[in-house]
Amino acid sequence: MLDTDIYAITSEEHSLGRSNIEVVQELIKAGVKIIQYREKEKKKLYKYQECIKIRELTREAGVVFIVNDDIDLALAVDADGVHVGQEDLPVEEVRRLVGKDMIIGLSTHSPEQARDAEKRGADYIGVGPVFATNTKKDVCAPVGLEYVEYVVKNIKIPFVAIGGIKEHNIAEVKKRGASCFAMVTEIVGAKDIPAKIKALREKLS
Ligand code: 3NM
Repeated sequence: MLDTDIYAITSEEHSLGRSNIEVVQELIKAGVKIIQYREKEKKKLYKYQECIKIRELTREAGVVFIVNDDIDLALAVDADGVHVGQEDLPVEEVRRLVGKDMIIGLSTHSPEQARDAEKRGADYIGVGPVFATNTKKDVCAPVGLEYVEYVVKNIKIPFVAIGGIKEHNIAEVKKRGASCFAMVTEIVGAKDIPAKIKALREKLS
C-alpha cells in the first residue's frame, strides 16, 4: 500500500463546480492509484451515496479507495481503508471495528505521534502539514521538511506526505525521502486534472 506516487483526496468545495464523482472519474483517467474520499460538509446519507458510486468506479479501475473519518461509511461501502485523525477513535478500536484486512491510515504531526501510530498498529501514516495549508480546518502549524526526514529515518510503516504540496514544491519533498504525496487543492482545484497529474509526475521523475 502507498507504493504509488500520488494520493489524491476529494473536496467538492475546491473542485471548481465539479462533483466528487466527476473528479474521481478524472483522477482514474489520469492514472491515480489511490483516492481518499474526504467530505466535511455533507450529511452521511449523501456521503454514502457518493461513496457507493466511487467504490464501483475504483473497483472497476483497480484503484485503492480510502474513506476519511467515517468508519461506518468505510464498512458500509466496502472501502479498502479508512483514514482517521488524532482526535478520532484510537487505532486499536478502529482495528477492532474494521477487522484485520482493512487499511488504517492515521494523520500524524510530530515524531511522538508517528512512533505511537506505529506501536498501535496503523498501516500507514500521514505526515504533515509539510507546508502551510488552508484546506484542513484546525490543523496545526506546518511541521516542515524536518519531520519528513525524521519519519524517513525512524519509522518503518509507510507514510504519505501531506499539506500544501504543489507542483512547485513536490520535488523538494521527494528530495527529503518521501515517495508518496497527498494533495487536495493542487489536484481537485486544477482545471485539467490529467494535465496536472502529468505535470506533478514530471516533477517527480
Ligand atoms: N491533512 P492541500 S493537511 C487533509 O497535516 C489534510 O494531516 C493534513 O490539503 C495533515 O493539499 C491536509 O490542499 C490538507 O494543502 C491538505
